[in-house]
Amino acid sequence: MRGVQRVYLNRSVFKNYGSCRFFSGISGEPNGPSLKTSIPGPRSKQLLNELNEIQQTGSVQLFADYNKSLGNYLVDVDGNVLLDSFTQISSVPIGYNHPELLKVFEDPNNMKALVNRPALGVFPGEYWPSKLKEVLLSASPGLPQVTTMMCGSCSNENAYKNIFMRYQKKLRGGDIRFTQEEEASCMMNLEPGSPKLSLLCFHGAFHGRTFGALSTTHSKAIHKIDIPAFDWPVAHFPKYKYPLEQNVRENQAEDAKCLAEVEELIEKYKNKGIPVAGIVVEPIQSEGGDNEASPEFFQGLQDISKKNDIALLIDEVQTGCGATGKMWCHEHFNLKSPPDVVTFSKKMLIGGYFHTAEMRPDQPYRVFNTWMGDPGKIFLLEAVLKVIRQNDLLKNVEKTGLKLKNGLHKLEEEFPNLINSVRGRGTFLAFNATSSKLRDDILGNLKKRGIQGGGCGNESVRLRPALIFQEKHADIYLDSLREVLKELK
Ligand code: PSZ
Repeated sequence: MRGVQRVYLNRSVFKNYGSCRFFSGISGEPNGPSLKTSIPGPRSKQLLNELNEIQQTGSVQLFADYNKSLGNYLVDVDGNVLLDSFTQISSVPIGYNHPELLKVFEDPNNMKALVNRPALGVFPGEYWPSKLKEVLLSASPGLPQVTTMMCGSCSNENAYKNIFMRYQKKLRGGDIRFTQEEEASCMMNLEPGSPKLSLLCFHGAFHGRTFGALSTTHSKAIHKIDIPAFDWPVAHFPKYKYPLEQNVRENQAEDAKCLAEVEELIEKYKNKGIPVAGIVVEPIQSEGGDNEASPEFFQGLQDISKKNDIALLIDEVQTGCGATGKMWCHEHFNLKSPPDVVTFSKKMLIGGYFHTAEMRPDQPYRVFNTWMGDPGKIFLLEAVLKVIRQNDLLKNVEKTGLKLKNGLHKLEEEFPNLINSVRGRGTFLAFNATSSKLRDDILGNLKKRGIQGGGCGNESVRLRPALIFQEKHADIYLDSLREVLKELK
């Protein structure tokens, strides 16, 4: 294992390229958005009625035509062509119907891995160890181990278990045996087998909707109401004043206040008999409103976790896979060492987490489920990472992101009564409207101009384009937003 650790500990793969040819776009992509009907159009409405007979459909915006969608453009069943700045809640890495992705299952071996979906924890295919190493670990942020899972929630949920197991093993002085009392009591959900432990998380956080993950989610009440939850500590995530350059001192004080609260809560929960086994945090709080925090804040969190000998989990489910201009957003933070756990899903296509060797359970079946991911997704991810490297898409993100952010800054100067607080990294950007209603109107009117956007928090608009979003797409987005803001002035 040490060998594996050494081989993959350097974060070279996404840093040392740069000689690749610059990305020139997706051939055949539409030149711009075009609308035939209002959205949802008649065919979408018909399908919505049909679906509504059997499901709650309040969240459905439109039905898409995934045959016709291409690159940065999402085409709906009424023939409307939308420039997609939201990408299935930040989950389409290199656009729709990318030719390299369509090719993946032309390979009969890949097709058979898709058709014969294994229970990966028991009967993995011959290809599995090399795919994990060559695909997933090649993108690891310096962590030597990887566990695959089905989705973001399920990745966090299982990573939390690794954190608790590590904590208990430490209490046992490294002994990997359990007592009879532990074995009997856990079967009744009682101590000491089911210990009282906690994870520290943040107000505004989103880590998923499964039970453990939901206890660490604090973005909106509607996600949590009626569901039993753990008594776990919740600290305040920094809330910065914008523009950042003009509020350096206030924002530093905000970091210090939030870090002090983290330390107080760790102490408080220790005294309460529910000690904190780990800290769980997003590098940019996404669903909660695109709240960002400084590298110093995250360095401080890592120092606190090391000081208390607890784990630091960075949830990169939404921020991971390049959208901030680095493969992993926390690479912007200059941490002294990699976090103990980094979870991923969305643009990575397969869910899972990278972790230290220390986080690895000693016994089998402690972190396990039937599928444990899906090999089909790792074949797609292999193609995605190849395209990112060959087309230098992180550079593309940086370039497009700069154009978008500068454009948004200009718009907040032009329309200070409507929007403010432009923020983010790469193309992972957001701004605030001055009210929730205005935010919703901005998104609604953007859609009338053929831009699929997304909101987050109470009054934020977020940008989550694919990594292939270019300056020409940024121009369309910014021009449309300017027109919308003029209409709403
Ligand atoms: O409403 C929802 O359930 C949504 S909307 C966007 C998400 C969930 N994001 C998922 C997410 C995330 O952004 C972070 C930072 N961590 C975990 C998750 C959960 O991922 P999934 O949805 O795959 O379970």
